[in-house]
Amino acid sequence: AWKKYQTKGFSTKEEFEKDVVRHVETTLARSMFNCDETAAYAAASLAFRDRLITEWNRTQQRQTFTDSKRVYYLSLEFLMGRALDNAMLNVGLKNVAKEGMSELGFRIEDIIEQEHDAALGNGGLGRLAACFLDSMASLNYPAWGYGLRYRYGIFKQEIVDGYQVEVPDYWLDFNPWEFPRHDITVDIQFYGNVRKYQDDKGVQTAVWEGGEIVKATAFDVPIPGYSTPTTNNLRLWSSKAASGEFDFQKFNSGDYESSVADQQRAETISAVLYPNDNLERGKELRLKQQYFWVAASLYDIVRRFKKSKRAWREFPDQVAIQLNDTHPTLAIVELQRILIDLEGLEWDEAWSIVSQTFGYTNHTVLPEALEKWSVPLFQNLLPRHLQIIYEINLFFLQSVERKFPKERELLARVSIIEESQPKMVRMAYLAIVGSHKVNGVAELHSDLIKTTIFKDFVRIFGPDKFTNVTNGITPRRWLHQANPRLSELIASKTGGYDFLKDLTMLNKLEQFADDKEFKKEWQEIKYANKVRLAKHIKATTGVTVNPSALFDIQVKRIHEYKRQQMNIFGVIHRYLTIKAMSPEERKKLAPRVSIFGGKAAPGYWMAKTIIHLVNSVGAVINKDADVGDLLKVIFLEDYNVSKAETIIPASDISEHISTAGTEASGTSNMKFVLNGGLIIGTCDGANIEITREVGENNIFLFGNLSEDVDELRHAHTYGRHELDPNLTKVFDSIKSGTFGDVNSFSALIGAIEDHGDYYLVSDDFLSYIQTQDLVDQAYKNQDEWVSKCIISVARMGFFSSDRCINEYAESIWNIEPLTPEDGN
Ligand code: 26Q
Repeated sequence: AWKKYQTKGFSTKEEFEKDVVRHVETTLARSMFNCDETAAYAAASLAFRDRLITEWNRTQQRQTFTDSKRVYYLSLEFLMGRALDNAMLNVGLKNVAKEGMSELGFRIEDIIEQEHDAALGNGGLGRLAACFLDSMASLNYPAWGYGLRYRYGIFKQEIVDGYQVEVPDYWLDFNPWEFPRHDITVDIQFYGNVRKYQDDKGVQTAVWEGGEIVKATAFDVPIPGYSTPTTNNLRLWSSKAASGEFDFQKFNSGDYESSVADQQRAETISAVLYPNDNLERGKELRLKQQYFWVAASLYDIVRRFKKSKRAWREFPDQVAIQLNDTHPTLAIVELQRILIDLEGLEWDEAWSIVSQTFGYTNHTVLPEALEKWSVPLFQNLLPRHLQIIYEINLFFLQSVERKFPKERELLARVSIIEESQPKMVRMAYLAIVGSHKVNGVAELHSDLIKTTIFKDFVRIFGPDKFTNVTNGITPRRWLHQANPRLSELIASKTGGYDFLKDLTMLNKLEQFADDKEFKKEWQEIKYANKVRLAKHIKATTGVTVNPSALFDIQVKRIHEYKRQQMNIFGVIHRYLTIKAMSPEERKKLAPRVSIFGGKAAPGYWMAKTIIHLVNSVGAVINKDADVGDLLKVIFLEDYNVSKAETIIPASDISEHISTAGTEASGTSNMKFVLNGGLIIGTCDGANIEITREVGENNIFLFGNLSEDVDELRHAHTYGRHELDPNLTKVFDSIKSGTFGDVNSFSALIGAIEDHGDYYLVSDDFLSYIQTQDLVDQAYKNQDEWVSKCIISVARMGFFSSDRCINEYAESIWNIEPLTPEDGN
């Protein structure tokens, strides 16, 4: 219906071709005779970009004219991946483009491959933000994303001699998807001092002065919804020096070298994404990034609000701001500062506006990931903000004392300032105090935060402030785009592509779980996806894998809590078992390909050791003639969003095996099941809800439960710690040098043997390998296996990020969708 509002842009292949040729010849200033794939990608992207701009402008006008409430999603990470394929599918013109490109002599797949991933994120948190943008646009919510325009995204991973090597990811050489807004700039202040004075009426005012100024420039990225009239905006800020401003006064005029150095220092702020996932390191530049981005975004939001000429108390009726973890928590302090120091509001009125505006999403319970900043560092970089934090804390602690008069330890426990040496600002506590809702990202995780790290705050604010919104994924990218043949098959049985907008419609598939013809097509698609991955494996590693083997995949950031070490120990156990078998026994085995992928944070030595072990084990097993096709071990280099789109549809079983209680949700678990793979996993994060939806018979669960973890850890430290004998054999084989230099892996073994096995690898090992045996058994019965896969997909509707965004909109943001029918 909304199509009737569309006026501009191509809709036939002829019109598309004309646009492409025009862009090649004029925008790119090349001739069609030497148009290579790079130029064809550029021109096709520009053609689609033109189409997006019209809808984008119209969406923004609509949102402004109707003066509707907007949500602003603040995230330091947006792991967008490629944009062209997504734009083609969302505007519904991929087939037009495919035919057009073909007439111009190109295969659309090759053109899509030309695009460099926009990899402005580490892992789950960043990709979640990208899925949310897709859902918000696809559901017509008035929503903006705000982030940083890093010059370098997450590093490119190369594997050299089995070790990870990091290569910078310079991705901005040619990026048709961003629009520089040189007219939209904000001056951002750092350092300096606060001067307090009283005016004639005795009112205290604080002035933050001196220090240095850095300029923020906006770059806008259009976010098209799937088959909607909405194209939302992602605004990314880029830093540069504020030339000619007072920051140059401290240099002698004409001191060219130091002004260049100054320029570079300013540009450093948005230069590089910090490559740590779930680890906090307290670096000043990171805090600078946070304030730079938060201050620019709030200036923008406040400016937009002020144009409406409404009273300040209406701010929370017009604006919802969601904090993607604690990284943007300074936004709370910055808005309070704007309201009291610049707009002259009373503290209480300002604070009521602030705390009604923000919502905070927690993504971790790992203590090493909880953000803390040293007070001296804060004092130096953001002196006025530190004062405001102290005031917020004072008023908060006073209210706690009134409510719980005799509990002195409680005050120390919940104070936003940790009384350590040096003192630290606890960002999660600040985020809780300054928000009206706090949510976890899966049921277990939301329960855990209420009973562990934020327990005291539940007593103070009451349970209603804390809620759960289970994560989701966008079916457009993670089914339709990644697995077009499966999407087509589903469409043929559910009555078209409506399931991409209402994923619960997948339940119509359940009636085909025993349909012979359907199952055959289903299997063929899976096989074709595996052939495609096998080709990629051959091309990138040189190893030949059999597409009929069971593909067992674990792809995610490398982290001890995610337990890739347990997976590779399990692989070694399998290898030792095969070696001990007779040829007859070997014939009964199901062939398996164990596939790993993922980046280690550059400073995370243990994670890098895990990568090294996987590669060393692969090098031995893959050339062992006794083993042959029965077992292959692959490490896929440089796992990223676009590689995920080929890897995930090719899995038979995928591993989600974190120590219970450590993985907040996980989202790749959802992607794998949605693509017709089963999973082996622990009772952790969203695995639990996946089990609830698909049924216990369709998932391989194993291991200790989260409520047992504390006790087991305690027993390791204070009791005898006897290792699982299967694991001991694995360690013996590593120690005997089977996989190369023994010393290389001693830390990995030592963590389990000598240092308390914090992640309970040994405790879960038997249960893990037994469950893997069950997987082998189940896979042998292909008929039943395929039925399990179909039933699982049919029951995955809940995990759409559309469901998730609707929950946020209703219970946290209080916003409504907006379409042309609602206004203009
Ligand atoms: C913090 C301070 C300084 C530098 C870096 C960081 C930092 C960066 C990234 C801390 C954490 C992250 C990323 C966390 C993350 O990806 N968490 C994952 O979020 C997913 C979406 O909710 C969940 O599914 C995963 O379970 C969770 O691990």
